Amino acid sequence: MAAIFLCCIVIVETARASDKPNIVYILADDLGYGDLGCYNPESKIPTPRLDQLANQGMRFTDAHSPSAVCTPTRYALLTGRYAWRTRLQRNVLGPWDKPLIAADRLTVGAMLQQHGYATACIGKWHLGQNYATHDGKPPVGGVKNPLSNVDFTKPISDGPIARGFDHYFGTIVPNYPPYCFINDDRTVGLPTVPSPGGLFNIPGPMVPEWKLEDILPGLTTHAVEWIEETSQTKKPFFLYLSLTSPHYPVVPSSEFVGKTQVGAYGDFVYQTDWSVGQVLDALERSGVADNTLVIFTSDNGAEVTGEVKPGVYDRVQKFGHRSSGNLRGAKRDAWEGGHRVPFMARWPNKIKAGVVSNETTCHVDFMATVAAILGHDLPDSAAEDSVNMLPALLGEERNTPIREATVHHSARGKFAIRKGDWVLIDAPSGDDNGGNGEPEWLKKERGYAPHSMPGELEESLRKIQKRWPQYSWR
Ligand SMILES: [Ca+2]
Repeated sequence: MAAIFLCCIVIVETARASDKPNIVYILADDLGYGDLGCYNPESKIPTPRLDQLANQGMRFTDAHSPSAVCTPTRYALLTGRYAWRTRLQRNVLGPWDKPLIAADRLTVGAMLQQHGYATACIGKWHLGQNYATHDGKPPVGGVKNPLSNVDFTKPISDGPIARGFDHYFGTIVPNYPPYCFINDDRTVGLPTVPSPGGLFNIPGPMVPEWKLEDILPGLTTHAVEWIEETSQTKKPFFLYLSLTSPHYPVVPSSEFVGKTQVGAYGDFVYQTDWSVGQVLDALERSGVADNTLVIFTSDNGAEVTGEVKPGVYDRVQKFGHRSSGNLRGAKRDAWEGGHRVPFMARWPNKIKAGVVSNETTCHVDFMATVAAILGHDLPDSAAEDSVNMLPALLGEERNTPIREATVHHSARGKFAIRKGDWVLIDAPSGDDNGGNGEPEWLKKERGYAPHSMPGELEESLRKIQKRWPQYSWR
């Protein structure tokens, strides 16, 4: 009798485990709202795999990255909490900065680990970690100290594998030192030579023979292998695939060079599409695609001319391609081009194919949505800005928006609040790119004019902050 009872428990547990969906969250870096064909019929860049993904699942038209730059978006995505509640009110972390996610903060990865998930972060981290140094002082680098004082023979602490991931592989930031892959908490090879300049515009230690062109293919191969291996274990899995493209350095592999009409940037986006296709194929081959929730999105809008040449506005003139689509603004800006991004979700077992949703969502919602999928009761100390988007994904009819309001966070710490058809930018302008920002010809084309009623805006702001203090950023 006892044996039969035990047997039943085992069967029930197995059934439950197989019900838990795998989750693959693919975050592109600086991909604009208008870069994909499924978002912009006039896009000049072929993106067949991502267009197909949209057709196989739900495509959101009003999805927002929590910030218009990397670090704060990534913080909010992994914790369900806006980054402006941390020490980071503006800008992003530097190459040697300490971790932004506190050790005792519940992350989406740690929550999934509690539910028996295998978890991996592959790609860009950009949330800080702690390095051991030869002199016991804080890590430093730069022109005067190109090899830094970091002791790379020692493990790196408080990085991804200390924040909810069983496994990490990637470049912490592709355009920051150390220039090498990191596997879990160790560099792959020792970065013993100084970076050569050129595309490496932040000097620092590099492993010999490091090639920027190898980063995206390296991440792709590792993700494919991890999916294939983890699928064999029958454990549910969570892969956070944080791609380094099409962010600077724009370095398409030779087989993609010249394949689009939008220069190196277009070729790199095309390669990004190919990389996503490899991951989707791995899910298919492993027989897990039907019960895997795949989300594809971007961490902020498209880059202006600067490190990336030509940038978003110059590509309009040179190639007739609009990376921001018809939105105003680009990466960094509080305007929509800074943070309204492509967002697709595919889960064949649960999400209807070919559906377009106009629900407003933000990447900060990921954690509450995953908690809802698992029936996980989030404590008050976790994911305080995260809203469960499962009703939208499941196509439930609603009369009211799921999100009450959404806070936007620009590169230099300008804030905006969005509610329904209204957005209030708490600054004289949504621009955060200065001289590299919106060009005069575009202002003229669109008929943009300076706002003439700042007093009225200020009044609205006070009213909002009084009524909804939880959204107050000052
Ligand atoms: Ca970015």
